[in-house]
Amino acid sequence: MNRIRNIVILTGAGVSAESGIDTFRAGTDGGPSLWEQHRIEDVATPEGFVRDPDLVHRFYDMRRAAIQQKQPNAAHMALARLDAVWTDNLLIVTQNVDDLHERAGARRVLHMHGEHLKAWCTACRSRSAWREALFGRPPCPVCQSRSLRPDVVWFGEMPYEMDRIHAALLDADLFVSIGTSGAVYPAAGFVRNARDLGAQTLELNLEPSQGSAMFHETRLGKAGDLVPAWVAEILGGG
Ligand code: BJW
Repeated sequence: MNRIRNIVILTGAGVSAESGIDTFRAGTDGGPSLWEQHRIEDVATPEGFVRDPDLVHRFYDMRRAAIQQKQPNAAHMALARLDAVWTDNLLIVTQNVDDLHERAGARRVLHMHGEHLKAWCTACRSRSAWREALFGRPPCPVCQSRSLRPDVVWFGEMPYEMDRIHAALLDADLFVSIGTSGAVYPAAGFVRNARDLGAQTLELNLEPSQGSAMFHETRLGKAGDLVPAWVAEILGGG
């Protein structure tokens, strides 16, 4: 294999599962996934928000409060270590809206599906740091309008920073997908993009994802075990 310089890492809900944050579809230790408890159309579409904003605010207020009680796990810590020492290009593209990569110390993180700890004002289009509930319609800190919504990307909306992601994929020597089911596009298509552009592709997941066949290599297990081992391997050159 040619020397690896540029790395793109895609993370999904599975990377935060061992921190106690529910995944969307499957694969947690026991409890029901988020989409087994809530209908996607009700809580993760712009149409659902227009229909019943109280329901959507309650869903996100609960999850925003919960993530603030959670801690990064060994997978987040290992990726932060890699980010700290990797001198060539590295981008952690996360589909997760929690802040556990950052709290582990990672800096080169891109939240393609938004962030729980930000609110987006649909009146003035500003984005503000946000930790509290939105249910009571607090005023926007910038324009005072009571038009804040969670700063997350719902189905039918365009994920953030797609140009930057595609630029990183164009240069990638290695694409690594961690803890994602490969059920949601465009993220599910990144492995094909990266592979077509010449990158090596590696999947680390509890079970084969929907796009598993596209990867050069798949390793099955918990992110908290697999990711530290892979980081040690790549930093050791092995
Ligand atoms: C572990 C583990 C452990 C567990 N260790 N592993 C038909 C075909 C193709 C595309 C479409 C289509 N119809 C519609 C679309 C597009 C649509 C889409 O993909 N739909 C699919 C359902 C088919 N996509 C969109 O709409 C996107 N936008 C878009 O395409 O824009 C283009 C456009 C827009 C407008 C006009 C024209 C074009 C937007 C998608 C937004 C997704 N948003 C969500 C919610 C975010 C906010 C929130 O958190 O509530 O993002 S949905 C949800 O799914 C969330 C996640 O980021 C995303 C992915 O989930 P993820 O991370 O993969 O989690 P899981 O639970 O699915 O998987 C966890 C995995 O971890 C499992 O594999 C476990 O095994 C594993 N695991 N424990 C390791 N310990």
